[in-house]
Amino acid sequence: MKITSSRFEIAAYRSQDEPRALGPDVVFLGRSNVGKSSLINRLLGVRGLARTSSQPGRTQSVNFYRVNERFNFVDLPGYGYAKVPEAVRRGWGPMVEGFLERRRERIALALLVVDARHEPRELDRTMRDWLEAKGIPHLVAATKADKLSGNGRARAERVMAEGLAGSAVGRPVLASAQSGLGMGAIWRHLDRALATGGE
Ligand SMILES: Nc1nc2c(ncn2[C@@H]2O[C@H](COP(=O)(O)OP(=O)(O)O)[C@@H](O)[C@H]2O)c(=O)[nH]1
Ligand SMILES: [Mg+2]
Repeated sequence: MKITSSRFEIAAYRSQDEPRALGPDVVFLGRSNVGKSSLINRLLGVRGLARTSSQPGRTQSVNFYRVNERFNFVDLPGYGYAKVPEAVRRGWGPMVEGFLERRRERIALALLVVDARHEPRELDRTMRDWLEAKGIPHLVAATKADKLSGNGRARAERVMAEGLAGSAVGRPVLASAQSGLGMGAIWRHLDRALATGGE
């Protein structure tokens, strides 16, 4: 797909703040600091559009980006960061699950973003289970693959396929926001999902 425009729309802290713009959502889910925002920037080819940070656990908002005035990229708050305040952590589950529940019908594809260097965690599997339970199409993107050797990448592909197997729309894609690895493969899935899925 050719990206003709992409812009930050809103950081929603409550469901009432979510934009009313029509069109399908592509949602990005994953642990804090795993590279969700960097992946969004790389996929859209705009440096600095989504704020990235080396300090995890900062964003507890749902950030909307409008792409080609037709669909939305949605950066969901990350999970699994131990140092976030308890109150924030308790709010995360209902916030994200509520979002997935509310917009289930219009989600064309959920990208479950994991770190290619690590085995999938319990929370990653929980997310995969939520997506499956709600019937939301999803794909695993194992990012930061630039930090692995060729052998490490081959191994990571196997580990992800085994650890997060399920009803994903395709095999886990090894990706890197730094090198651009995997962007073509992810876009192929997005093109297909956006042509058929969502509203
Ligand atoms: N080497 C490398 N670093 C990355 C990659 N993606 C993200 N990072 C770094 O990981 C940190 C967290 O990235 P960010 O996109 O903010 O993660 P988020 O919390 O999931 O949105 C930042 O310091 C990024 O520069 C990648 O593909 N390769
Ligand atoms: Mg982020």
